Amino acid sequence: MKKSVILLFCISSFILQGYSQKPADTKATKETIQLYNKMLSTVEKGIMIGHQDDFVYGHSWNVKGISDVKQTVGDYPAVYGWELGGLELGNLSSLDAVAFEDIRTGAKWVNSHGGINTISWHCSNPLTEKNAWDVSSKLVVKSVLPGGEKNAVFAKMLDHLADFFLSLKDEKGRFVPVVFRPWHEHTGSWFWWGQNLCSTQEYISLWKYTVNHLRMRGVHNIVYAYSSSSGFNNALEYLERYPGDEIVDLLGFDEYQNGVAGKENYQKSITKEMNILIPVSKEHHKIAILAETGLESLPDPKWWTETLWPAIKDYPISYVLFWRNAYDKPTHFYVPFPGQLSAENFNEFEKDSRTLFLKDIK
Ligand code: BMA
Repeated sequence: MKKSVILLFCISSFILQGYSQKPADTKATKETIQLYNKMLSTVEKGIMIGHQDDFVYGHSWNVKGISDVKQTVGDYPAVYGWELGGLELGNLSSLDAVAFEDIRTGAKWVNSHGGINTISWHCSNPLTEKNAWDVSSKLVVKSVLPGGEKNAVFAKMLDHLADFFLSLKDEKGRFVPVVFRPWHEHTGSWFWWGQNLCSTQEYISLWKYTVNHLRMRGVHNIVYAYSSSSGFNNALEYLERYPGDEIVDLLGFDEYQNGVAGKENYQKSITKEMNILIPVSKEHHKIAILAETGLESLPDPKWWTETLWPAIKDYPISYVLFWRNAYDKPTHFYVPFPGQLSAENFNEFEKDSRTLFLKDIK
């Protein structure tokens, strides 16, 4: 009797918590709310596994339709990362040479197969006209905000983005909902929007201006993700430049392992940061994620079950995204391909009932 009362309490508080949590955008489309609820509810089953640019290219191949994940474990990832860098300039392909048309088609395929799309944006520098990594000026963020000399240029960039989001429609004409993760790794200083490149107020204004512009253009098919770099020590540091609950839906961070020797640091750092992230996300009623991670070249044959999984498995995060497998840089890959040193172990990882691939979330 007692046990069943407790169980009932747990289930109902989960349901209540679940249903009281909604996307920040009060005009979010029905499909966006469904995507949000899916990301919330799958936490009970396990952690969704994601891969950047999964089926548009991979390790040593560059034809559409293959997937290193599928080739290795027989199933596709549950989550797909896409990159929009270059779209703001009116280019036809991303900075990683993927045609935006293929990203559009890919995102629709993912959506119709029950997967989740998450979009990053290495936006080029509007002031210097160089790339996102150009940190030669501390005036870039200021220059794109209202009153700044590049405000009109930046507004046009956002229009390109709005056009893209509004062009994501399924076969019934409904907007395809996506996660959008702009202005990421901002606690580091390697992008023009980074910690030492702008003030807290400027960074927050950059977020607000971006989201308001997209909403003004009628974009309501987005769930927004805030992801800092690794290395924060407490909630205050993590939230120092948080743009606010009325904007953000997902909270996460990006964290990479540095070579085989970096195992201990990686695990310790993930533990420390998850112990900060999870209470913060509960307090703010947001969904926690590991926004980007990986060990480049996977030189550790048991990395999946002995490093990554023990570090994250006990935390209620919705998904983890592994970075891209470049076709033109043989050592730049983050998931195995058949024959790769950690491929067998990746299969073992996939068999764990709590690692969720595409078939697991249908
Ligand atoms: C980096 C690398 C680059 C890539 C960029 C944007 O981490 O993978 O090769 O251009 O992300 O996707």
